[in-house]
Amino acid sequence: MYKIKNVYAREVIDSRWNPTVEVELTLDNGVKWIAICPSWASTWIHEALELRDWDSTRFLWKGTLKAVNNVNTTIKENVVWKSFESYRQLDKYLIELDWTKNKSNFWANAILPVSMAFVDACSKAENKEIFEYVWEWKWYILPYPMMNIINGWSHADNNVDIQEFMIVPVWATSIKEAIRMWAEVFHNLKKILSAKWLATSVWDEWGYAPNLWSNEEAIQIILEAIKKAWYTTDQIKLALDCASSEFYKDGKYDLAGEWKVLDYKQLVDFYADLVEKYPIISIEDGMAEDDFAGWKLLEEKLWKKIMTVWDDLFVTNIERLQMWIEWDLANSILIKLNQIGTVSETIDAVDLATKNDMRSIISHRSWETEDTFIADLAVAKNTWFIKTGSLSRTDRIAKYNRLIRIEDMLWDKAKYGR
Ligand code: 2PG
Ligand code: MG
Repeated sequence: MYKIKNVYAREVIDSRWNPTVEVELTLDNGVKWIAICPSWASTWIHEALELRDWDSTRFLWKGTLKAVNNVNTTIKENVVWKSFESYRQLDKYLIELDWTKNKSNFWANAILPVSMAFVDACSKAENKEIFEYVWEWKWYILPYPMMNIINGWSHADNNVDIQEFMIVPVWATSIKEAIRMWAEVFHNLKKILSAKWLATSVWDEWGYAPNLWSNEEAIQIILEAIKKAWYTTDQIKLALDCASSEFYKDGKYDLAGEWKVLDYKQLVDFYADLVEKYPIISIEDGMAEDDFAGWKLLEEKLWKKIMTVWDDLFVTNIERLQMWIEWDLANSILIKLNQIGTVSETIDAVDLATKNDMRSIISHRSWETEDTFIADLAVAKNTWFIKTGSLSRTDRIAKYNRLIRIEDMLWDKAKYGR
Protein backbone atom coordinates (compact mmCIF):
# COMPACT_ATOMS: atom_id res chain seq x y z
CA MET A 1 0.00 0.00 0.00
CA TYR A 2 1.30 3.43 -0.89
CA LYS A 3 -0.26 6.61 0.34
CA ILE A 4 0.11 9.70 -1.84
CA LYS A 5 1.14 12.77 0.13
CA ASN A 6 1.22 15.23 -2.70
CA VAL A 7 1.03 15.67 -6.46
CA TYR A 8 2.28 18.85 -8.01
CA ALA A 9 2.27 19.64 -11.73
CA ARG A 10 4.19 22.31 -13.58
CA GLU A 11 4.66 23.33 -17.20
CA VAL A 12 8.08 22.33 -18.58
CA ILE A 13 9.50 22.29 -22.11
CA ASP A 14 9.72 19.41 -24.57
CA SER A 15 12.24 18.69 -27.33
CA ARG A 16 10.37 20.89 -29.83
CA TRP A 17 10.38 23.82 -27.41
CA ASN A 18 6.69 23.44 -26.72
CA PRO A 19 5.33 23.16 -23.20
CA THR A 20 4.29 19.90 -21.62
CA VAL A 21 3.20 18.66 -18.20
CA GLU A 22 5.57 17.44 -15.51
CA VAL A 23 4.27 15.87 -12.31
CA GLU A 24 6.11 15.59 -9.01
CA LEU A 25 4.53 12.90 -6.86
CA THR A 26 5.40 12.42 -3.19
CA LEU A 27 4.46 9.37 -1.14
CA ASP A 28 3.74 9.65 2.57
CA ASN A 29 7.10 7.97 3.31
CA GLY A 30 8.80 10.96 1.71
CA VAL A 31 9.79 9.26 -1.57
CA LYS A 32 9.41 11.69 -4.44
CA TRP A 33 9.64 11.25 -8.21
CA ILE A 34 9.06 13.29 -11.33
CA ALA A 35 7.51 12.14 -14.61
CA ILE A 36 7.03 14.13 -17.81
CA CYS A 37 4.41 13.67 -20.50
CA PRO A 38 5.59 13.51 -24.14
CA SER A 39 3.65 14.96 -27.06
CA TRP A 40 3.44 14.75 -30.81
CA ALA A 41 3.32 16.58 -34.11
CA SER A 42 -0.25 15.78 -35.14
CA THR A 43 -3.38 14.45 -33.51
CA TRP A 44 -4.85 11.16 -34.56
CA ILE A 45 -8.54 10.63 -34.22
CA HIS A 46 -8.43 7.51 -32.08
CA GLU A 47 -5.86 8.60 -29.49
CA ALA A 48 -6.54 9.70 -25.92
CA LEU A 49 -6.68 13.47 -26.01
CA GLU A 50 -4.23 16.02 -24.66
CA LEU A 51 -5.37 19.41 -23.48
CA ARG A 52 -3.80 22.61 -24.82
CA ASP A 53 -4.78 26.05 -23.54
CA TRP A 54 -5.55 27.52 -26.98
CA ASP A 55 -4.47 30.89 -25.62
CA SER A 56 -2.83 32.88 -28.42
CA THR A 57 -0.69 34.88 -25.97
CA ARG A 58 1.32 31.89 -24.74
CA PHE A 59 3.47 29.42 -26.68
CA LEU A 60 1.54 30.06 -29.93
CA TRP A 61 -1.68 28.53 -28.50
CA LYS A 62 0.06 25.43 -27.14
CA GLY A 63 0.21 26.24 -23.41
CA THR A 64 -0.55 23.43 -20.98
CA LEU A 65 -1.61 25.41 -17.92
CA LYS A 66 -5.14 24.01 -18.03
CA ALA A 67 -3.82 20.44 -17.89
CA VAL A 68 -1.41 21.50 -15.10
CA ASN A 69 -4.37 22.96 -13.26
CA ASN A 70 -6.33 19.72 -13.63
CA VAL A 71 -3.55 17.89 -11.79
CA ASN A 72 -3.14 20.57 -9.14
CA THR A 73 -6.85 20.79 -8.38
CA THR A 74 -9.21 17.93 -9.20
CA ILE A 75 -6.71 15.08 -9.47
CA LYS A 76 -4.84 16.26 -6.38
CA GLU A 77 -8.04 16.59 -4.32
CA ASN A 78 -8.99 13.05 -5.25
CA VAL A 79 -5.70 11.21 -4.74
CA VAL A 80 -3.91 12.97 -1.90
CA TRP A 81 -3.98 11.01 1.37
CA LYS A 82 -5.47 8.03 -0.41
CA SER A 83 -3.70 4.68 -0.39
CA PHE A 84 -3.29 2.46 -3.42
CA GLU A 85 -2.20 -1.13 -3.44
CA SER A 86 -0.60 -0.85 -6.85
CA TYR A 87 -0.25 1.43 -9.83
CA ARG A 88 -3.06 -0.56 -11.42
CA GLN A 89 -5.37 0.48 -8.65
CA LEU A 90 -4.41 4.14 -9.00
CA ASP A 91 -4.85 3.99 -12.78
CA LYS A 92 -8.27 2.35 -12.43
CA TYR A 93 -9.27 5.06 -10.00
CA LEU A 94 -8.12 7.83 -12.36
CA ILE A 95 -9.85 6.20 -15.32
CA GLU A 96 -13.11 5.97 -13.36
CA LEU A 97 -12.80 9.55 -12.18
CA ASP A 98 -12.25 10.74 -15.73
CA TRP A 99 -15.04 8.45 -17.03
CA THR A 100 -14.59 9.37 -20.72
CA LYS A 101 -13.35 6.95 -23.38
CA ASN A 102 -10.63 9.28 -24.65
CA LYS A 103 -9.64 10.84 -21.29
CA SER A 104 -11.19 14.15 -22.28
CA ASN A 105 -12.33 15.09 -18.80
CA PHE A 106 -8.94 15.35 -17.05
CA TRP A 107 -7.11 14.79 -20.35
CA ALA A 108 -4.30 12.36 -21.07
CA ASN A 109 -1.49 14.88 -20.52
CA ALA A 110 -2.72 15.38 -16.95
CA ILE A 111 -3.43 11.71 -16.14
CA LEU A 112 -0.37 10.05 -17.69
CA PRO A 113 2.39 11.87 -15.79
CA VAL A 114 0.55 11.10 -12.53
CA SER A 115 0.31 7.43 -13.51
CA MET A 116 4.01 7.30 -14.50
CA ALA A 117 5.23 9.23 -11.45
CA PHE A 118 3.37 6.84 -9.15
CA VAL A 119 5.07 3.81 -10.75
CA ASP A 120 8.42 5.57 -10.43
CA ALA A 121 7.88 6.54 -6.79
CA CYS A 122 6.64 3.04 -5.82
CA SER A 123 9.69 1.43 -7.42
CA LYS A 124 11.95 3.80 -5.56
CA ALA A 125 10.07 3.09 -2.30
CA GLU A 126 10.66 -0.62 -2.85
CA ASN A 127 14.30 0.02 -3.66
CA LYS A 128 13.87 -1.42 -7.12
CA GLU A 129 14.60 -0.21 -10.61
CA ILE A 130 11.46 0.78 -12.51
CA PHE A 131 11.75 -2.16 -14.88
CA GLU A 132 12.10 -4.59 -11.96
CA TYR A 133 9.16 -3.08 -10.16
CA VAL A 134 6.95 -3.30 -13.24
CA TRP A 135 7.96 -6.89 -13.98
CA GLU A 136 10.47 -9.16 -12.35
CA TRP A 137 11.86 -11.82 -14.68
CA LYS A 138 14.57 -14.34 -14.13
CA TRP A 139 15.97 -13.38 -17.51
CA TYR A 140 15.44 -10.27 -19.51
CA ILE A 141 15.58 -9.94 -23.28
CA LEU A 142 16.73 -6.47 -24.23
CA PRO A 143 14.90 -4.91 -27.19
CA TYR A 144 16.32 -4.31 -30.64
CA PRO A 145 16.39 -0.54 -31.12
CA MET A 146 14.73 0.82 -34.25
CA MET A 147 16.92 3.88 -34.61
CA ASN A 148 15.90 6.92 -36.58
CA ILE A 149 18.35 8.14 -39.21
CA ILE A 150 16.37 10.19 -41.77
CA ASN A 151 13.21 12.20 -41.03
CA GLY A 152 10.50 13.26 -43.44
CA TRP A 153 7.00 14.69 -43.77
CA SER A 154 5.50 16.25 -40.60
CA HIS A 155 8.66 15.47 -38.62
CA ALA A 156 10.78 17.68 -40.87
CA ASP A 157 10.68 20.50 -43.43
CA ASN A 158 12.03 18.53 -46.38
CA ASN A 159 10.24 16.98 -49.36
CA VAL A 160 10.47 13.33 -48.26
CA ASP A 161 7.05 11.70 -47.80
CA ILE A 162 7.96 8.86 -45.47
CA GLN A 163 8.11 10.11 -41.89
CA GLU A 164 10.85 7.89 -40.44
CA PHE A 165 13.70 5.90 -41.91
CA MET A 166 15.29 3.74 -39.24
CA ILE A 167 18.11 1.22 -38.97
CA VAL A 168 17.97 -1.88 -36.78
CA PRO A 169 21.35 -3.33 -35.75
CA VAL A 170 20.15 -6.94 -35.51
CA TRP A 171 23.64 -8.40 -35.62
CA ALA A 172 24.90 -6.68 -32.46
CA THR A 173 25.41 -8.76 -29.36
CA SER A 174 24.53 -6.01 -26.91
CA ILE A 175 22.65 -2.72 -26.70
CA LYS A 176 25.99 -0.95 -26.41
CA GLU A 177 27.18 -2.46 -29.64
CA ALA A 178 23.91 -1.69 -31.42
CA ILE A 179 24.27 1.93 -30.37
CA ARG A 180 27.88 2.07 -31.55
CA MET A 181 26.85 0.65 -34.94
CA TRP A 182 24.17 3.30 -35.32
CA ALA A 183 26.61 6.09 -34.40
CA GLU A 184 29.14 4.88 -36.97
CA VAL A 185 26.50 4.75 -39.69
CA PHE A 186 25.21 8.21 -38.73
CA HIS A 187 28.70 9.74 -38.97
CA ASN A 188 29.14 8.18 -42.38
CA LEU A 189 25.72 9.32 -43.51
CA LYS A 190 26.70 12.88 -42.67
CA LYS A 191 29.83 12.58 -44.81
CA ILE A 192 27.78 11.27 -47.72
CA LEU A 193 25.14 14.00 -47.43
CA SER A 194 27.79 16.72 -47.14
CA ALA A 195 29.62 15.39 -50.19
CA LYS A 196 26.38 15.67 -52.15
CA TRP A 197 25.73 19.21 -50.82
CA LEU A 198 22.62 17.93 -49.03
CA ALA A 199 21.39 19.34 -45.71
CA THR A 200 22.75 17.79 -42.52
CA SER A 201 20.47 19.61 -40.12
CA VAL A 202 18.42 17.31 -37.88
CA TRP A 203 14.67 17.32 -37.26
CA ASP A 204 12.01 16.13 -34.83
CA GLU A 205 13.44 12.73 -33.97
CA TRP A 206 16.90 14.05 -34.73
CA GLY A 207 17.72 12.16 -37.87
CA TYR A 208 18.86 14.15 -40.93
CA ALA A 209 16.21 15.67 -43.18
CA PRO A 210 17.65 16.43 -46.61
CA ASN A 211 15.57 17.19 -49.68
CA LEU A 212 15.75 14.17 -51.97
CA TRP A 213 14.39 13.07 -55.34
CA SER A 214 12.43 10.19 -53.87
CA ASN A 215 11.79 8.04 -50.80
CA GLU A 216 13.82 5.33 -52.45
CA GLU A 217 16.81 7.66 -52.65
CA ALA A 218 16.68 7.99 -48.84
CA ILE A 219 16.94 4.22 -48.56
CA GLN A 220 19.82 4.11 -51.03
CA ILE A 221 21.78 6.79 -49.17
CA ILE A 222 21.30 4.93 -45.89
CA LEU A 223 22.55 1.72 -47.49
CA GLU A 224 25.57 3.61 -48.77
CA ALA A 225 26.26 4.83 -45.23
CA ILE A 226 25.91 1.30 -43.82
CA LYS A 227 28.45 0.10 -46.36
CA LYS A 228 30.79 3.02 -45.74
CA ALA A 229 30.70 2.14 -42.03
CA TRP A 230 31.84 -1.37 -43.00
CA TYR A 231 28.60 -3.11 -42.17
CA THR A 232 26.45 -5.36 -44.30
CA THR A 233 22.73 -5.58 -44.69
CA ASP A 234 22.79 -8.86 -42.81
CA GLN A 235 24.04 -6.93 -39.81
CA ILE A 236 21.86 -3.85 -40.09
CA LYS A 237 18.28 -3.93 -41.36
CA LEU A 238 15.92 -1.11 -42.28
CA ALA A 239 12.55 -0.10 -40.84
CA LEU A 240 10.12 2.56 -42.04
CA ASP A 241 7.33 4.50 -40.42
CA CYS A 242 5.35 5.78 -43.38
CA ALA A 243 2.72 7.56 -41.21
CA SER A 244 0.59 7.40 -44.32
CA SER A 245 -2.50 8.97 -42.68
CA GLU A 246 -0.52 12.18 -43.12
CA PHE A 247 -0.49 12.00 -46.92
CA TYR A 248 -3.89 10.33 -47.36
CA LYS A 249 -6.23 12.77 -49.07
CA ASP A 250 -9.67 12.06 -50.55
CA GLY A 251 -9.10 8.33 -50.66
CA LYS A 252 -5.67 8.61 -52.35
CA TYR A 253 -2.07 8.67 -51.19
CA ASP A 254 -0.36 11.85 -52.26
CA LEU A 255 3.40 11.26 -52.40
CA ALA A 256 4.03 14.93 -53.08
CA GLY A 257 7.82 14.59 -52.90
CA GLU A 258 7.70 12.21 -55.87
CA TRP A 259 4.83 13.92 -57.72
CA LYS A 260 2.78 10.75 -57.45
CA VAL A 261 -0.80 10.20 -56.36
CA LEU A 262 -1.46 6.50 -55.69
CA ASP A 263 -4.53 4.49 -54.83
CA TYR A 264 -4.18 1.89 -52.10
CA LYS A 265 -3.35 -0.91 -54.52
CA GLN A 266 -0.57 1.12 -56.11
CA LEU A 267 0.76 2.06 -52.70
CA VAL A 268 0.88 -1.59 -51.64
CA ASP A 269 2.77 -2.37 -54.87
CA PHE A 270 5.14 0.50 -54.09
CA TYR A 271 5.90 -1.04 -50.66
CA ALA A 272 6.14 -4.56 -52.05
CA ASP A 273 8.73 -3.35 -54.54
CA LEU A 274 10.79 -1.68 -51.78
CA VAL A 275 10.62 -4.83 -49.66
CA GLU A 276 11.75 -6.90 -52.65
CA LYS A 277 14.75 -4.67 -53.32
CA TYR A 278 15.92 -3.59 -49.87
CA PRO A 279 16.56 -5.19 -46.44
CA ILE A 280 13.38 -3.79 -44.90
CA ILE A 281 12.08 -5.76 -41.93
CA SER A 282 9.27 -3.50 -40.81
CA ILE A 283 6.77 -1.02 -42.24
CA GLU A 284 4.72 1.00 -39.77
CA ASP A 285 1.46 2.67 -40.73
CA GLY A 286 1.82 1.68 -44.36
CA MET A 287 -1.84 2.57 -44.81
CA ALA A 288 -3.95 5.39 -43.40
CA GLU A 289 -5.64 4.88 -40.05
CA ASP A 290 -9.08 4.08 -41.49
CA ASP A 291 -8.21 2.66 -44.91
CA PHE A 292 -9.38 -0.86 -44.13
CA ALA A 293 -9.23 -2.12 -47.71
CA GLY A 294 -5.66 -0.86 -47.94
CA TRP A 295 -4.64 -2.53 -44.68
CA LYS A 296 -6.19 -5.80 -45.73
CA LEU A 297 -4.29 -5.84 -48.99
CA LEU A 298 -1.03 -4.78 -47.37
CA GLU A 299 -1.35 -7.57 -44.82
CA GLU A 300 -2.16 -10.13 -47.51
CA LYS A 301 0.88 -9.16 -49.54
CA LEU A 302 3.50 -8.47 -46.89
CA TRP A 303 2.37 -10.14 -43.67
CA LYS A 304 4.72 -13.07 -44.06
CA LYS A 305 7.70 -11.07 -45.28
CA ILE A 306 7.96 -8.19 -42.84
CA MET A 307 6.46 -6.72 -39.70
CA THR A 308 3.42 -4.67 -40.59
CA VAL A 309 3.20 -2.32 -37.65
CA TRP A 310 -0.02 -0.62 -36.66
CA ASP A 311 0.23 2.66 -34.81
CA ASP A 312 -2.50 5.17 -35.66
CA LEU A 313 -5.20 2.52 -35.89
CA PHE A 314 -4.61 0.59 -32.62
CA VAL A 315 -3.44 3.60 -30.57
CA THR A 316 -2.34 1.30 -27.70
CA ASN A 317 -6.01 0.60 -26.99
CA ILE A 318 -6.98 -2.98 -26.15
CA GLU A 319 -10.54 -2.59 -27.39
CA ARG A 320 -9.31 -1.52 -30.80
CA LEU A 321 -6.57 -4.13 -30.78
CA GLN A 322 -9.03 -6.89 -29.87
CA MET A 323 -11.24 -5.94 -32.80
CA TRP A 324 -8.36 -6.37 -35.22
CA ILE A 325 -7.08 -9.56 -33.62
CA GLU A 326 -10.49 -11.03 -34.36
CA TRP A 327 -9.96 -10.11 -38.01
CA ASP A 328 -6.61 -11.89 -37.80
CA LEU A 329 -4.86 -9.09 -39.64
CA ALA A 330 -2.11 -7.48 -37.61
CA ASN A 331 1.29 -8.90 -36.76
CA SER A 332 2.91 -6.00 -34.84
CA ILE A 333 1.86 -3.06 -32.73
CA LEU A 334 3.41 0.25 -31.78
CA ILE A 335 2.97 1.08 -28.10
CA LYS A 336 2.83 4.67 -26.87
CA LEU A 337 1.94 5.58 -23.30
CA ASN A 338 0.14 8.81 -24.07
CA GLN A 339 -1.99 7.29 -26.81
CA ILE A 340 -3.99 5.61 -24.06
CA GLY A 341 -3.04 7.67 -21.01
CA THR A 342 -2.09 5.29 -18.17
CA VAL A 343 0.75 2.87 -17.53
CA SER A 344 -1.49 -0.11 -16.78
CA GLU A 345 -3.57 0.25 -19.94
CA THR A 346 -0.31 0.48 -21.90
CA ILE A 347 0.90 -2.75 -20.31
CA ASP A 348 -2.44 -4.41 -21.05
CA ALA A 349 -1.98 -3.59 -24.73
CA VAL A 350 1.50 -5.18 -24.75
CA ASP A 351 0.16 -8.26 -22.95
CA LEU A 352 -2.77 -8.69 -25.30
CA ALA A 353 -0.47 -8.34 -28.31
CA THR A 354 2.03 -10.86 -26.90
CA LYS A 355 -0.76 -13.32 -26.13
CA ASN A 356 -1.71 -13.15 -29.78
CA ASP A 357 1.81 -13.63 -31.11
CA MET A 358 2.18 -10.03 -32.13
CA ARG A 359 5.44 -8.14 -31.69
CA SER A 360 5.39 -4.95 -29.66
CA ILE A 361 7.52 -1.87 -30.20
CA ILE A 362 7.63 0.50 -27.25
CA SER A 363 7.79 3.96 -28.75
CA HIS A 364 8.71 7.53 -27.93
CA ARG A 365 6.70 10.46 -29.32
CA SER A 366 8.06 12.98 -31.79
CA TRP A 367 8.12 15.64 -29.05
CA GLU A 368 10.03 14.10 -26.18
CA THR A 369 11.65 14.98 -22.89
CA GLU A 370 14.46 13.70 -20.70
CA ASP A 371 12.08 11.20 -19.10
CA THR A 372 13.41 7.67 -19.68
CA PHE A 373 10.38 5.66 -18.55
CA ILE A 374 9.95 3.94 -21.93
CA ALA A 375 13.41 2.36 -21.72
CA ASP A 376 12.40 0.65 -18.48
CA LEU A 377 9.02 -0.28 -19.90
CA ALA A 378 10.55 -2.02 -22.92
CA VAL A 379 12.89 -4.00 -20.68
CA ALA A 380 10.17 -4.81 -18.14
CA LYS A 381 7.87 -6.17 -20.80
CA ASN A 382 10.60 -7.96 -22.78
CA THR A 383 9.29 -6.34 -25.95
CA TRP A 384 10.93 -7.18 -29.26
CA PHE A 385 11.75 -3.58 -30.11
CA ILE A 386 12.07 -0.05 -28.81
CA LYS A 387 11.76 2.94 -31.12
CA THR A 388 13.23 6.07 -29.63
CA GLY A 389 14.69 8.22 -32.35
CA SER A 390 18.24 9.07 -33.27
CA LEU A 391 21.13 9.66 -30.89
CA SER A 392 21.87 13.21 -31.86
CA ARG A 393 19.95 15.07 -29.14
CA THR A 394 19.70 14.49 -25.40
CA ASP A 395 15.95 13.76 -25.20
CA ARG A 396 16.52 10.51 -27.17
CA ILE A 397 20.10 9.85 -25.95
CA ALA A 398 18.71 9.75 -22.41
CA LYS A 399 16.66 6.66 -23.30
CA TYR A 400 19.58 4.90 -25.02
CA ASN A 401 21.92 5.70 -22.14
CA ARG A 402 19.33 4.33 -19.72
CA LEU A 403 19.29 1.10 -21.77
CA ILE A 404 23.10 0.94 -21.58
CA ARG A 405 22.92 1.30 -17.80
CA ILE A 406 20.17 -1.32 -17.51
CA GLU A 407 22.25 -3.70 -19.62
CA ASP A 408 25.17 -3.24 -17.22
CA MET A 409 22.93 -3.62 -14.19
CA LEU A 410 21.43 -6.84 -15.46
CA TRP A 411 24.74 -8.19 -16.71
CA ASP A 412 24.30 -11.95 -17.24
CA LYS A 413 20.58 -11.81 -16.48
CA ALA A 414 19.98 -10.17 -19.85
CA LYS A 415 20.46 -10.99 -23.48
CA TYR A 416 20.19 -8.58 -26.42
CA GLY A 417 17.62 -9.36 -29.07
CA ARG A 418 16.05 -12.61 -30.15
C1 2PG B 1 5.12 7.75 -34.71
C2 2PG B 1 5.61 8.73 -33.67
C3 2PG B 1 6.92 8.45 -33.06
P1 2PG B 1 4.39 10.99 -33.39
O1 2PG B 1 4.40 8.13 -35.65
O2 2PG B 1 5.34 6.58 -34.58
O3 2PG B 1 7.95 8.17 -33.95
O4 2PG B 1 5.48 10.05 -34.10
O5 2PG B 1 4.75 11.06 -31.96
O6 2PG B 1 4.50 12.31 -34.11
O7 2PG B 1 3.04 10.36 -33.58
MG1 MG C 1 4.03 5.98 -36.25
